[in-house]
Amino acid sequence: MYKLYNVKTWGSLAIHCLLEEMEAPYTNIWMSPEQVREPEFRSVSPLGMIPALGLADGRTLYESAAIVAFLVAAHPDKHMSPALGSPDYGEFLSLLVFMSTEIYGFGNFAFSAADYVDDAAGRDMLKARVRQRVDQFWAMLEKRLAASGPWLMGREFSALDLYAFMLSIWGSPTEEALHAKCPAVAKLATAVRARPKLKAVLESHGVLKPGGYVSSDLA
Ligand SMILES: N[C@@H](CCC(=O)N[C@@H](CS)C(=O)NCC(=O)O)C(=O)O
Repeated sequence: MYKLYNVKTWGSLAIHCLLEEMEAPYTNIWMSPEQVREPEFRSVSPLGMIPALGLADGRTLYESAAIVAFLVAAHPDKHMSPALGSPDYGEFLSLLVFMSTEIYGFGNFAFSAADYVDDAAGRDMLKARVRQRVDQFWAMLEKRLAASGPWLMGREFSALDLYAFMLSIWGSPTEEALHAKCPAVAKLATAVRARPKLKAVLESHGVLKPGGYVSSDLA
């Protein structure tokens, strides 16, 4: 039985969706942002970040891409990735790590610009530059989806689509603005929202419809 440390609309959303799609047994632990920021949470997640996934043996995994790569490998019968070790799986990992480091990780600089730049004008510039770059990363995904979608691995739905969906709800300045720029991404988001196994989980995060995510920008 897994333990999912979960905050509504945060980075645990993709893992929550993946556990539901795989029908994997898990205990859901809703947390508030304040609880995540308590020093005690660092004994669960060393960087004090969500997502974190508790394992049956008491260990905890962190880093969203690692958790996705672990879950699809631990439950290959659920077919949430290409066959492990195949060239397609290699491509799956490239896309997963690209999304987690560049769109998510790099995009976090705009979210927490105040940690890096003291003056307001400098912060605005940092946020604008980061968002420009993240837009280029979205354009890469859009191109791929338009050429060989509807899913990131082509005709096969996979955990990557849940991950991309999560990132898309954080679209800047809004999810709708991202959809307007990237119609194939919008199509993917609509198709994820239509998946029967995800209705309840998306409702629980308040994102069954576009626009449910409200940024609590720290910058
Ligand atoms: N590299 C990490 C990034 C995780 C991350 O940035 N999580 C955010 C929420 S989406 C967080 O927990 N922030 C802590 C805070 O805001 O105090 C991953 O991919 O899991």
